[in-house]
Amino acid sequence: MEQGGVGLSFSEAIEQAGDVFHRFPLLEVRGVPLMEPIALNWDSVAAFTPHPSDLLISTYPKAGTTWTQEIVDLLLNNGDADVSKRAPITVRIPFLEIFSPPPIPSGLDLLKEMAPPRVIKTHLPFQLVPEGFWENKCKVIYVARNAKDNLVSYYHFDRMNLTQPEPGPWDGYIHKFMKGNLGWGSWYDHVKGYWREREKKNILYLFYEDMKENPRREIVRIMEYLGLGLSDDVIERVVQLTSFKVMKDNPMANYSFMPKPVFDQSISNFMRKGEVGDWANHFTPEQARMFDEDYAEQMKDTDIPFRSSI
Ligand code: PPS
Repeated sequence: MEQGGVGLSFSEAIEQAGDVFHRFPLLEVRGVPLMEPIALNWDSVAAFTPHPSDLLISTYPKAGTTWTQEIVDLLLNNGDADVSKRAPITVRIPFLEIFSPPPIPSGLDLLKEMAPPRVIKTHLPFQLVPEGFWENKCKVIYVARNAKDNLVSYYHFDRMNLTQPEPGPWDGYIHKFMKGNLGWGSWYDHVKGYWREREKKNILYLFYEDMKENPRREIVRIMEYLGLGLSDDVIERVVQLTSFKVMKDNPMANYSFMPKPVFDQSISNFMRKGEVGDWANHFTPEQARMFDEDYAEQMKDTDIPFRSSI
């Protein structure tokens, strides 16, 4: 396994952490529920100062983060598959706010070891992003996914991610999502927060559904935002290497490097389905009606063009 950048390899660190993993409760930071280890270390996350050349990839959990990380890493490395397989995605693109039991390096530990320009992942809602990103005018890519598919994906993730609170039964989970009682808080506030600021802050706001509909088109948008001019061949390679099928089989992208006490992929795969519209296999007509009614209320003050089918 590749080095984690702080002495131990990532897998060694996880092994040494032993059986300290459990389903952490959520604690609020400025009204946003976060996993306990993040909330307890909040001051150091808030104090993080990026370099102006750093790039932030931000999402509500399960909106297409890993897909976008892989696309960006490949674009920055000229579509070279070997370079993008140099280390697990969590090491190549550290997760800003994540804290795990020692000796597993935190996102901040990994970032300290890397020279800018760095690519950084976050799930923080707009108002919790460390001020330095805006002061230094860092580029930010935001990816949003339609609420119902996002919810379904998060539900299955919470079943297999043994460090997040128990999802409980499906019907109750829908209500937790609607109330924002999940890690990183309200999906509604999250997508609206970045949407409101996207022009002022030069945020590239992408949609998972657009990426599914026409991956090449969206990859070119990302490439242009990054100021790169890659050949058609390289772009085509990035399209191929970031398809669901290829990423599902890529051990550096499919989270198979995460041991079972953290992600139990026998319960549900990290790369689960990767589709638009899977919500229809989960919601009863009554649940969909109730959800849509609440959605209309929560989203009435915005015009974000979400699509729950393509
Ligand atoms: S996380 O844990 O928040 O970082 O998860 P995230 O990467 O945001 O979301 C995981 C979902 O994205 C799907 N995925 C993809 N879909 C299409 N194409 C590609 N290449 C791809 N890579 C990841 C993944 O399957 C999860 O969605 P679901 O619906 O659960 O399958």
